[in-house]
Amino acid sequence: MQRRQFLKSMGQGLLATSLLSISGIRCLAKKPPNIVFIMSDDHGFQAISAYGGKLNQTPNIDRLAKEGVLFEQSFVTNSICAPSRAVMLTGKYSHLNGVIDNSKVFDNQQQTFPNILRANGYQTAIIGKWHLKCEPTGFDYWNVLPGQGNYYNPDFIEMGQRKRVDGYVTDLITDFALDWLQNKRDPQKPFCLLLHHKAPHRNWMPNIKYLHKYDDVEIPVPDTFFDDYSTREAAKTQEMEIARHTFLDYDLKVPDMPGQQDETEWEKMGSRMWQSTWRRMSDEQRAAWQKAYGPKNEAFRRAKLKGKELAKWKFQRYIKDYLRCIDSVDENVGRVLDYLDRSGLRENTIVVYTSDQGFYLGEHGWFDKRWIYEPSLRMPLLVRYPAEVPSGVRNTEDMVLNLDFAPTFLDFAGLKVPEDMQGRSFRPILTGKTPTDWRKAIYYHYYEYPAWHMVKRHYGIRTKRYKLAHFYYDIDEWELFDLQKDPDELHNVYNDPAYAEVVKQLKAELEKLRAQYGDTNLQKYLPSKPQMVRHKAQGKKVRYLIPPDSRYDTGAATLVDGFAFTDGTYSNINLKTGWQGFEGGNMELVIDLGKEQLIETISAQFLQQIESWIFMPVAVKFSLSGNGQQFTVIGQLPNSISERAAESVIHSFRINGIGQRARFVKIKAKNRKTCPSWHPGAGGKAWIFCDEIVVL
Ligand SMILES: [Ca+2]
Ligand SMILES: [Ca+2]
Repeated sequence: MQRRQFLKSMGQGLLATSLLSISGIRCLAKKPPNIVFIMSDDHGFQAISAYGGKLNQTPNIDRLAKEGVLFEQSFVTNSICAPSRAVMLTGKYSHLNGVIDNSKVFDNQQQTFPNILRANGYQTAIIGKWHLKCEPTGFDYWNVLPGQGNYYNPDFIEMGQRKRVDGYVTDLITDFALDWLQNKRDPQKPFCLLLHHKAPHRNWMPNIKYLHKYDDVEIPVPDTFFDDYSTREAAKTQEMEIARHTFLDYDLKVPDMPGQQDETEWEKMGSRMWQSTWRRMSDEQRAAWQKAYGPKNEAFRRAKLKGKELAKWKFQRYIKDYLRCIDSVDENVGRVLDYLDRSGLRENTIVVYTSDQGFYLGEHGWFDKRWIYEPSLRMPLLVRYPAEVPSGVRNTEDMVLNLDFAPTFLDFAGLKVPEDMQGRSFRPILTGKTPTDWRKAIYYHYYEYPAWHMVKRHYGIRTKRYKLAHFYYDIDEWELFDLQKDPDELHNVYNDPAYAEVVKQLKAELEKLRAQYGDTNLQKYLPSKPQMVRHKAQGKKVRYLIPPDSRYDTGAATLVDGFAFTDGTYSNINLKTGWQGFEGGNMELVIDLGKEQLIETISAQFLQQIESWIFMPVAVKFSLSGNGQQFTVIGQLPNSISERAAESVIHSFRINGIGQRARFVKIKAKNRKTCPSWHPGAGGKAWIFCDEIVVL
């Protein structure tokens, strides 16, 4: 039978459907495509040779460009790690999926594309970085790094079991992924594998085999490296400059000399982080590092560089380590592509390479991301799917978002995209048929402030030619860039009368997008202020049996002043205000209520902030006394908050229904004393932080 006759005989109704029109008969018998979604962390497009970057060569990632589609206009909606991941999984903007910044815990009961694929016959797995502070859901198999993970001999959590694995993280993640592809899945089912690398995230620790790469080259600093930030107010107060805000030891691998003292708290933190990283390495690994960095560090110390020369040296050290990490990523992308070729999976497998956002490789003097400016807004995106997608296409026109990934994967799997997903499938674009009503502008919103790197909150719009952004909260500044005339975004022309009409149009378009995505209430996501609580211990006398550390002692009165933080995000926690911190030991104190009173409820509120080595107490004990001498224990509560899952949280230890009269209340909080083995500060002194003991 001829193909045409066969189609006719199939019934006219089907003929008109898009299913048939895509690739004819083959489509009917075709198995749903497999998906290998490779994502690295902080990989800027400038460091991919297929994007035209001159910094390095990435032959394996470039294969995807030769054999598939490369997107030049691919963007992130909120340029920071956990939020970008949550957007990709849900197809919803940050304010709807709940992860507006890195401190938020992802609600793993919500709708995600892996969940939907799994419910529809796909086998799903995630291997590598997860970073959403809850256990992965929607996966038949998961083996993820805790938090940010480590480069050398990292811990992995495999289906809930935590163990340390010897080796280099980028190699290990690929080993586990190939093992799953080869040995752990059911070959009868289509699969979706999320292979998510830690690299090249800070602190940029290369594998041993690449430690000497780029030794003999000098990488040119970007033209904007010595930017003075004129015309851009928010940029003047950031803390993400390579010259001023990298740690010499942790980031740049120049450890303190024996006997050398750190001067600031900031330097001490860098040293602690560096030492815990160094401790994880084996003797052999440390020897290789010593051989690579030792002589160069010696030369650096002898040179006693200052000013611009020092900044340039820091840039070289930073960018070379960053590129060395990418060499491992590229090599391991090659291993996956080779495996797909060898195993016959190549034809029917969609391979995606992307990064959770872009990154600054010295532009404006910076490392890190966060801004709506191009280097952090743009994400690399390459897609290969031989069965349906043409090869060697460079898409320079169509604006796609990380918001679109979930709908696109579902579309390729032949599934309906849920109405509440805000992204749109770019499958038609991949096959060369861009819908006429495809978006001409993208919407962006960044929230994490005040926090690391001090990039102010902002939202904005980018069209093909222009970018308009509004910085808000403790500032009220607008910025407009004409990308055609000013691709480096150095000249904010918001107040230039020549652009008045452009501003007016863009503002109207921006408001339309904010309404479309349901993101018009800025107040709702601002850091919360301390809440006022009225209670019986308010303003009463507190006597410490064990005093706090002098660095985090804002006075005992703060514990009973009636003000308490209720939202445990680091954007609203200034450790210097309102908290009492105890390092390595317990907290023990007595509150004198002045006279005997009936007590029904006592609660003591503590902070957990894993990144700052602050943990919940192991247990809190409450006692009462009439005379302040003999105390009767009324209860002891164990900690119920996960150390592994909750990186930043406030929790109250509370006893209700007491019904006793007493004048004195004693609280004892037991510190875990040292940081646990999986923590970057393993073995170092753990903190407990308390604020507001409420007596009702
Ligand atoms: Ca990232
Ligand atoms: Ca207080």
